[in-house]
Amino acid sequence: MALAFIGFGGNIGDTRQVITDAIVCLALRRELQILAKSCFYQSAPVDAPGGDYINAVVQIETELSPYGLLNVCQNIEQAFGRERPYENAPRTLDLDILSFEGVSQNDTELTLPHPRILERSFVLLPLLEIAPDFFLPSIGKLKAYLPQVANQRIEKLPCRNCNCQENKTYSQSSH
Ligand code: PH2
Ligand code: MG
Ligand code: MG
Repeated sequence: MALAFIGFGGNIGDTRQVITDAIVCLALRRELQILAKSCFYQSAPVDAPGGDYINAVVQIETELSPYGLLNVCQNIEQAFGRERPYENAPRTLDLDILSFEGVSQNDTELTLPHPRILERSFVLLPLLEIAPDFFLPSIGKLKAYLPQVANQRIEKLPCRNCNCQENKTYSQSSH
């Protein structure tokens, strides 16, 4: 079993609902379990056009390979109407594998860990919310990189029935 983190984002339509539903789709897959889910964050687009994004991060445990998980993520993006007219175009739903156990690879289709984790508050904040001591061997503690993204506008959204204090079990009714 491998531990992995997946980032969710979108800025077209009711993204909060879309991410909630997409996480349910993920949770229904037999090949993985969701261990923790961050709150939602509203963030200014980084290096991208369009309106504010909603972002969140989940931690999973899976028997899939990195490419197996990528396939699951891309299928969920498709199911929620993802289109790719140009790079970083506004989108209904984006799922990015942020890290996959100790895997380090530089393939064109899948770079692990995700190459831009450290540059993005919309990844660092939700990730550190569910894994405060998250550590990457080549990089060290992610917490140390927060000051470098302090200029990026981001706000944690209030959530109902939130289980963000309780990162062992996942409840579909939260958020
Ligand atoms: N995703 C991008 C580019 N810029 N900005 C925010 N705030 N949130 C995102 O998810 C995001 C972005 C490319 O995937
Ligand atoms: Mg992305
Ligand atoms: Mg992506």
